[in-house]
Amino acid sequence: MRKEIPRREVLFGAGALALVGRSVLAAEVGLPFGNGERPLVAYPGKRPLLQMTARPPQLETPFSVFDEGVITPNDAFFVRYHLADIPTEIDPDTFRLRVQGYVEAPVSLALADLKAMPQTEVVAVNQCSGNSRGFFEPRMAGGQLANGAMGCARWTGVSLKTVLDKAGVKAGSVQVAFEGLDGPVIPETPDFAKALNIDHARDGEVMLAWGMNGQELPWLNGYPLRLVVPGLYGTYWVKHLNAITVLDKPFEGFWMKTAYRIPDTPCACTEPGKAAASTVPIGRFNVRSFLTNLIDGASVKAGSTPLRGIAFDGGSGIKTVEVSANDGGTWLPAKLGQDFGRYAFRAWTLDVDLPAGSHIIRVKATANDGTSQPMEPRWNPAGYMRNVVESTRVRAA
Ligand SMILES: Nc1nc2c(c(=O)[nH]1)N[C@H]1C(S)=C(S)[C@@H](COP(=O)(O)O)O[C@H]1N2
Ligand SMILES: [Mo]
Repeated sequence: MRKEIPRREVLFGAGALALVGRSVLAAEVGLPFGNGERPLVAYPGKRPLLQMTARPPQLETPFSVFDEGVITPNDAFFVRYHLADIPTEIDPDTFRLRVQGYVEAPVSLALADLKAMPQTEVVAVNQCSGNSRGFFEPRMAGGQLANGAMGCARWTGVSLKTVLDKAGVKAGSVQVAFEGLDGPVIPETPDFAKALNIDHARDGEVMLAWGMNGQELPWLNGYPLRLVVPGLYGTYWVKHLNAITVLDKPFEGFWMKTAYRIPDTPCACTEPGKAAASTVPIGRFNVRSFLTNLIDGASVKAGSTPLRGIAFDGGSGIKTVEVSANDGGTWLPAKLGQDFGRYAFRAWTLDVDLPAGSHIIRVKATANDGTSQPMEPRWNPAGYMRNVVESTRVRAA
């Protein structure tokens, strides 16, 4: 039986069907940077989210969701697409994943074939490279995101290694490329495809997921199958995945060779406003932490104030979270919450004393690999990998 994205309203764009049924709420949210007004729009399978673009749908999670727990609900999970031609109809019975290229025997696998293989699970954060881009100064081109282009889910599927072994990777393979069902509206636009090195692809952790938080993948998060690359930026997490190609030379596609690259410097940064001398493909998340129960500009009752939030990194796990109630003058260790694994959000809590007056609260995480967050933002031309120690201004009275 064919499955369609439910539509309440069909929009026609220039030349092509612009797909998705959605309902626009009267409400609008103002993100704290210039041109930060975002309509709240409810797409199929989603609660009202902050709409950055409609075609393709690009939706940000309202930040308050991160205060509700370390698992981001499916209907609140952010949505990112590059190309306007996203699939609107998929038949789960005839859907096939092709595994091809430099393999002993190409295979075409049905969802049922994949689900019959040994199942794996991981709790992992998916974060867009450009999460928080809107806060950079000077500003740069690209989606002007606040902090809602991230989420943490329990992903269920089969390890990529198991699937590659079915086809038999040939000796001398160097990379594996991944493509989904979406495509460009005009042929001049490069199709979205990403690649991983062969050893990474076969590490047993990279996963083909059909399940998210115990349910099938939401349509807009890649139904019926997506790549999950724990610890790496979302750009590698190819949605609606239907083709895996093993390569005996490095993949040369636009989305690896030209886009999603960071300065090849230890900080992955440049002098603000300056281009990088050389670049490399973006890789793992750097370490980040957030205060989730108080927003910037909040008022609280003077005295003991409970603070809570989340932290994560690219897979070494969170070692400590420290909180400063005096803009970085002194720091107090927070208590870490339940450990859902080294790729998950880690909750933290701490009570701080806030006497009457104005305070700047700062939160800083240190990962098990020893890395921590910078006190000043690290700028780069694409606005990727922001991980400055966050500041939240609070008034106690
Ligand atoms: N097929 C396909 N997969 C894709 C993309 C895309 O444009 N097409 N965008 C990638 C990017 S840049 C991100 S950040 C993640 C976002 O995942 P989500 O939409 O499920 O939150 O999907 C990735 N996978
Ligand atoms: Mo992204």
